[in-house]
Amino acid sequence: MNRRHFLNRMMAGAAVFGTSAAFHPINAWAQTAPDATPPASNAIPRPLGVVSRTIEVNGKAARVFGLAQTDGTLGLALDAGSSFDVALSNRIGEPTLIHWHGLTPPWTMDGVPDNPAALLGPSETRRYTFPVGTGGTHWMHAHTLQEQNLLAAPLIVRTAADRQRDEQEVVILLHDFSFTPAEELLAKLKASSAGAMPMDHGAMGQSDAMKGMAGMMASGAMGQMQSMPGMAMDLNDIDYDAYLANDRTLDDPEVVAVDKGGRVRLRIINGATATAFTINTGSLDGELIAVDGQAVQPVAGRSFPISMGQRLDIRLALPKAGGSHPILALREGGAERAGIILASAGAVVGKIPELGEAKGPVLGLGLEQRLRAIEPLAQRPADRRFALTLTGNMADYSWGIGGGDALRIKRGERVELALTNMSMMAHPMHLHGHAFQVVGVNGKTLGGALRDTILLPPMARVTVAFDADNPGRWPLHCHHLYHMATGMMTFVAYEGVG
Ligand SMILES: [Cu+2]
Repeated sequence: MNRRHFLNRMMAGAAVFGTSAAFHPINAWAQTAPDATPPASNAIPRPLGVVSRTIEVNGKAARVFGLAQTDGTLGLALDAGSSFDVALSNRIGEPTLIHWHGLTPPWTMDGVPDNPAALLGPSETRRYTFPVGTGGTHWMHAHTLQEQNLLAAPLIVRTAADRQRDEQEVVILLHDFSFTPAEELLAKLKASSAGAMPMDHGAMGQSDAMKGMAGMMASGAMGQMQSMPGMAMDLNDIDYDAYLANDRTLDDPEVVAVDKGGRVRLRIINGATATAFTINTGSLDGELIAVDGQAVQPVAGRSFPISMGQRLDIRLALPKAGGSHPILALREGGAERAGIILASAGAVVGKIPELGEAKGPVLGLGLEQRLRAIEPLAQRPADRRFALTLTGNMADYSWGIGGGDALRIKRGERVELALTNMSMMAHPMHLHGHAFQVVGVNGKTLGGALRDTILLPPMARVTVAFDADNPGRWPLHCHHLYHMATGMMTFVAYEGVG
């Protein structure tokens, strides 16, 4: 399937220009027409196909997966408060399943293989029906190694207020791309760990680092850990062949037509499997208004971190004079970049080198600690607390969640998860089926953002709280695909379920 429609194309008046016709005849991710959602119908589910398609990466054809509506539009744009009613068809000739990341379906429709629903067989179609819920920037992806091969798409939920606002939505889905299959990437990670443990993964082996940690923890000096000589953290496990924004490299980026003096709402999704980014809005002042689809008190800035699985909604006011404005995603700890370009009529769109002059920033919790939820959880004490430790064993590239074996909760409880990262890699931790509030960072209490994926930098401690209002057996895992695949996943199970 060469025809690729991202949601962007459907923006009123947002024609796209200046793209390579061979592989991008129509460039539009499911980017939001005001009337994109057909009238609710109890009888007719919206068809959504798991498909194979060809894109161009670094001048070479790449066979990848996708999630497409019948007209070719990639992804879904739905109305808040409506019914999610989708007939998901497997057209890739191998078993798969799709998780609706950010929505809160009943757990039987959550899309994690065998939890409890089985994989969708080749040519099988399965219907998913549940309330869409409130508005937000979400996404959908395979909860399997197929995610690496771009089996992901935007899942945008718009409120009535969103639709009425005089504001252009621009969806950006980020990816890391490799011509090497995910199974091989995983095998290489395991092989290189087994062979050269201390050298391949930072200046110290994990176990040495862990011993050092224990003392530091005891002395309460955790905050200094990352600056200690010899305690180098590992930023990236995999060097990818390309970093993509809406399937494209900066060599041939998406150019989105915008109005001079117009307002834009970026809906940015980090769909990369093993790469964190920092979003850079260049000369434009941004206003962060939501994380993981949940509104926050606006935070002004031009630089915003986004780890795997996370989303950022950033509002921009474009200059009246018009112009061309790159929105870039800087790879953490690397000079590689991805991005799109916002361009008003007549603007000269210059070439943006794929390699920046400096490495992308290392992600921390600075911004996280400044975020405040617009609608925080009600004040109440926790009924149940779990202390979990994130661990890694570089000798065989395996990862784990200590204390995560028996997370049993009851409906109606306020639950707190206190997460401590005792490894030298960062872990974006995702809980399915709920939004949690960030209530503590490195020992400091706060009324932080509601979200569903929280970054745990090396040696960091974060506490999140949520209300147990969606019975099921819910995955809690790292959104680094290869950490999840090698053990960093557990389940929060309601009593009487699963
Ligand atoms: Cu991880």
